[in-house]
Amino acid sequence: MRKTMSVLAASLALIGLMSATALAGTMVTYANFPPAKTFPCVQMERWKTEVEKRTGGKLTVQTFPGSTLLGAKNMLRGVQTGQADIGCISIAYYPGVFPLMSAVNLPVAFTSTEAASLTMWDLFQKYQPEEFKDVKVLTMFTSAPSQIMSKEPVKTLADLKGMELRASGTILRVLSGLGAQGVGMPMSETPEALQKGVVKGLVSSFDVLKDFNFADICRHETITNLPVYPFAVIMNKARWESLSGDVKDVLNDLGREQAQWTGQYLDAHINDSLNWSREKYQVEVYKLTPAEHAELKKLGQPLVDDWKAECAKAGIDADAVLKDLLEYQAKYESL
Ligand code: DTR
Repeated sequence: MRKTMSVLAASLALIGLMSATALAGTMVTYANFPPAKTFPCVQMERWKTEVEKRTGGKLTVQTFPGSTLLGAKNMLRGVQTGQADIGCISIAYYPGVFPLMSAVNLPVAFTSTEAASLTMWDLFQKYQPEEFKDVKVLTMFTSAPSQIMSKEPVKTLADLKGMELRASGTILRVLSGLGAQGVGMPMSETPEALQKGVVKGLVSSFDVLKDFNFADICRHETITNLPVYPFAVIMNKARWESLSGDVKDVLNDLGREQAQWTGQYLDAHINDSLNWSREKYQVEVYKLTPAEHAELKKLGQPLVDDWKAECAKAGIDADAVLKDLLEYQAKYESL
């Protein structure tokens, strides 16, 4: 009798659990590598809110900022193997893995993050590149143009000689052309490297002055307008396939809108971050001369050639991709 009772109790508990799950809908995990305050995580929370609202709670999202589920470098593999259902990857942290979409990291002088993010999204939609065939892409966006933030002033390019600066992707090459010592690492490892003095500054967009409080350590900022960094939000393919049609529609409809939202958020946040840094830490901002900008541009050319060679190996028509990229850029930057 007692046994029957406990089987009954267990069955009831199970039924209860199952209906609670049905009511709560499906839950997916979403991993991100930088801290919660930074823009890749701000956009993650916005996406979660929109998805839960638009699916009426059929899909709920549990977010993991700050490398609490997956870090910058195991993000791709972690999503492919299902350690997380969704993850945010920085394409520049995976050299050679995403040849087509790396085009967005070329020195084409984007001035707006919104334009860069929409350009990236359109490029992805047009080419549907093979390099993403193992995952479902939910949205894409970019960082803002990259600038130098350093402990010592970089008033002219000559000041860069021998300076250790954290960067990643194509920017490392530009730095070595300028005689600086580029040190490659993900953003999530940068606070420690700056603290320990392993690097004397970094090259990234100005959002990090406020979001990582780098303005405190790096009181000198130089406008270089180096490339933006492309990001992709990817989902485990099998997990995606398991979602119902109406939920998939909501996520698909959100892809471009989320790219634009993130671009707009970051464009506004860059100004906010710079003003905050000026007020709180009296940071100095330096502008380079037109001749120096021309030199930066010249140093960027071999990157384009290298990228074309990489594309050729992967069977990608780099000229066509670059032509489209420049066309989308011109369209979105003029809006
Ligand atoms: N500049 C890129 C991307 C980037 C810009 N801001 C943040 C904040 C958090 C993570 C990445 C980024 C980079 O340095 O990785």
